[in-house]
Amino acid sequence: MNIFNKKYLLMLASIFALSLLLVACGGGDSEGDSGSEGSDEESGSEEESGSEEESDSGSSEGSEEASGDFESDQWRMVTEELQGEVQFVYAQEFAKRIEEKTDGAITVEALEYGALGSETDQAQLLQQGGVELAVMSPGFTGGQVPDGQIFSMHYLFPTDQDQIHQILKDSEALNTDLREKYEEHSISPLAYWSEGQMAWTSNTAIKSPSDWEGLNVRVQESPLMRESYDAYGATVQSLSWGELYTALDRETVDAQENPIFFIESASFNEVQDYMMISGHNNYVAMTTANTEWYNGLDDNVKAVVDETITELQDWVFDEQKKQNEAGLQAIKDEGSTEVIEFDEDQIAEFSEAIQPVHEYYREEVEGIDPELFDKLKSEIEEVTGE
Ligand code: 6CS
Repeated sequence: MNIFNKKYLLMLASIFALSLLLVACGGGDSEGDSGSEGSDEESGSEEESGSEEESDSGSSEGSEEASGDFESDQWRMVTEELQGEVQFVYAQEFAKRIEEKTDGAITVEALEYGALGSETDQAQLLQQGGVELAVMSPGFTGGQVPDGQIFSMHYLFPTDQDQIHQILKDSEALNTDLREKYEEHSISPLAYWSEGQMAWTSNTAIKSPSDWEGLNVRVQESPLMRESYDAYGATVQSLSWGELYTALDRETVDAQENPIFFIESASFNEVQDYMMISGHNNYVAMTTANTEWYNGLDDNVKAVVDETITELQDWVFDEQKKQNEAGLQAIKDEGSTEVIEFDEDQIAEFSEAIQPVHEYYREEVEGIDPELFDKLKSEIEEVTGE
């Protein structure tokens, strides 16, 4: 039995605890408690709305003491991954740097997947101000922020990781236009970054689009994911990743997509015979803050947050690369999963099959901004030179 299954049991217990927490949070009152335990006053959002004079920048109790230029405070950053995985080590590094830069006045607790529920629970908590910060995958809020579905489009971004890194850092369509769309839902994406190229895993070899016919693939919540797999003839099922190992093992789901480090870390390769390095997409994560909390931060605190986030973009690029290389080697060494790497012709065939979905997204998907899509496409073309 892999460690993940033990973690899964813990996660179920945590989801139950989270339901109680969400109820305590006031069921959707985003102006309320923005922070850690015992915080029923001094939220950033109250400060923003002017309902609480001289509120501190954050959320937790006992923030009167100052250390250097910074008021003492405690934040939480929730992630969708377990200890040692990219999102979690990112949160740990963020915490370390914030603590150093504020001479220990501000501490950040990094929380792993399951500590506060599933990915959608976590997104909801951030929106309500129940946590200050979250590493979030856009795939879990595609229903609320339709433009965020741009990240689930196959064969839109290049396969070259350096180019993706540059696009995610510099794109105005993402860092300004898309950020505004998320902020309407109290989510401020402070940075977008890649966790690496995604691969497909399945118990049948997928070498051309028609090989998908009749397969049921696990996806996140984004409705566009359904359209994408539909174009290949597959059906989809939305699940939290915590349920995925069992679903693959019992064959209630046939296939899934994830970055390679995660496939190995969650042991999906144990229950899948093939892994296709397909170039169909990279896995984008967002560092997010509750918008009202972030806007209410003192200028010096906000500057430290922004600086740290910028530094971590290069840091996490190296971290994901290291973890993905190690994950690929481990899957190859383990030997039970055949690795199939697509050549240029296969990529061209899949890319052609998915073009109608790109058009469908631009023309038909309700609530999306076609100009944002066009802008991102031309920014991508500028970087790739194609
Ligand atoms: O497949 C998922 O849902 C999970 N995959 C990754 C790489 N991170 C967290 C996410 O929830």
